[in-house]
Amino acid sequence: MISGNLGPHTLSVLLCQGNGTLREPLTVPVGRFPHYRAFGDWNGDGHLDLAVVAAGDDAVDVLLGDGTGQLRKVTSYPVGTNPHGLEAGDVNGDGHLDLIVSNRSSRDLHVLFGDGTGAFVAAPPIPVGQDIIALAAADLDEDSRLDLVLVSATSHVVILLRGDGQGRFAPFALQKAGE
Ligand SMILES: [Ca+2]
Ligand SMILES: [Ca+2]
Ligand SMILES: [Ca+2]
Repeated sequence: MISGNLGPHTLSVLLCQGNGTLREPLTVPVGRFPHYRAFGDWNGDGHLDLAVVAAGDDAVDVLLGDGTGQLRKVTSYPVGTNPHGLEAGDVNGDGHLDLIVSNRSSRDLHVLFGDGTGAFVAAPPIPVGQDIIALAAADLDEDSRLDLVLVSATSHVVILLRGDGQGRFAPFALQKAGE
């Protein structure tokens, strides 16, 4: 169980013990206003790792887990302004998990390509032109390449972006959502 504490800028990890009770929480410092989270094994060691949007720093913090519930923050990657969504998935098909961040104020996406060691390489931002408040990744057209679903806050549209399997995305549908 992982919770983001907005005040002290830490994450708390609550571990379930064998008898169903919770151990004392472990805390790890992260950037300001930790918000959206994504899980995956970034470095392929079999232990679950974490990425968290530090909304107050316009950054994504990457933490590596050691399998006992301990998390170690290794890097902070700058993204766009007011990041408001985070997903993990392999968008370029190299077998390593990548991170996709949607930025509400700069109206764009950032893709961070994982190299399988826990490090990520940022691609140039992808302009979206909408203030995105929600992001999901799924293969919508069943071509085995991850696509994206974005939700805009003020224009009430759902934007579907088709992934090309190389980490690039192009719009292929815009749907008016309920207001
Ligand atoms: Ca790991
Ligand atoms: Ca990848
Ligand atoms: Ca697809």
